[in-house]
Amino acid sequence: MREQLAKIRAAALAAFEGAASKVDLDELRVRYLGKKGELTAVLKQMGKLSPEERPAMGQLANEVRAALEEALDSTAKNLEAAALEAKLKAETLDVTVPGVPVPEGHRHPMYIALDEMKEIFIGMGFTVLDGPEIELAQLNFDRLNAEEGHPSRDWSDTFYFDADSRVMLRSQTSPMQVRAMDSMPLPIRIIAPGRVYRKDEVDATHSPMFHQVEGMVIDKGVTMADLKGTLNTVVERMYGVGTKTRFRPHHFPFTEPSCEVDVQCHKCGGVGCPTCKGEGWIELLGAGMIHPRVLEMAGIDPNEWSGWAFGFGLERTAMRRFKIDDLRLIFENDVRFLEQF
Ligand code: 2NM
Repeated sequence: MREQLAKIRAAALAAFEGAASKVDLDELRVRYLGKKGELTAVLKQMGKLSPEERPAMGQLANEVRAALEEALDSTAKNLEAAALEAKLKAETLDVTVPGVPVPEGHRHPMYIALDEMKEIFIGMGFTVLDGPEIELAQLNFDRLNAEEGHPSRDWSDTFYFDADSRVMLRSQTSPMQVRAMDSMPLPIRIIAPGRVYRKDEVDATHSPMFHQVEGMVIDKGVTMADLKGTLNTVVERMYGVGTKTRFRPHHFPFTEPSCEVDVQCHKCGGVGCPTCKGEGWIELLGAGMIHPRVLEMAGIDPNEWSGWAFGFGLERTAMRRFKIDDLRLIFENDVRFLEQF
């Protein structure tokens, strides 16, 4: 039995040393120290020994067990340390290796133009408003002095949701001006950028959805001179100091008097070329003094208050700013186009 114990001890210690992983080591623990293990099997034979031999053999068996347990523990610790070492080595980060470039996007050219425009107006004390694209015809038309029968209310021009022509996709952002008149304290200085919808076929200058930036000022003693001064300043900030404008009489139902504002052609400087169709001028925006009826419908006394309003087409503004010649490029989202800005 003494020999048997010595053999187990030697074999087990050698086996532990050769273990490559903690899983291997667990198997060996079971094999030597488990309930059906080799050492246990020897201990079960103790009963066959004479009472004189038993204490010495018992002590030896305990020594072997203790030696094996200690060897198991220290081998386990070594394996753990080795595994950690290997893991750290495998996960080493070489900070000198060049990184993988992450392509960075940027704002769409139209939103670059919009953000510039917002900055200009915010700097002049305007507040930027946002509002619903699904509107009541009441706010989009009636409250803007475009009564029943006005051509822009026709089904061939406007996207309605209902047979009674009461709910629609807004055809301008001016319903936001009406909401502002209804809810904000006077005086008011606002701009309302956003999407608008009209039944137009797509071509180089038209799209059934486009963006407008409309704006409005209502205060005491506001005149057409304020309109001209403010819009000229905005145009010079957008297109450069010295950029010339031209104010032409026009008609809108919500303003009286009304005008259209042209900017001198950037290509030919006003002489006339294909870009401006020989005119020397390019149409930029519509504007005018808010019609007294529009103020009255909002409960604002036109004898006490006056105001002016305007509307830009944002795509057109961006096209001039970035020299883009086809509206469709703005919406196609071709990265080869967008990357250029
Ligand atoms: C334009 C041109 C002229 C306009 C008028 C108003 C309101 F609500 F104050 F009456 N909002 N926007 C206006 C005036 C819009 O767009 C070409």
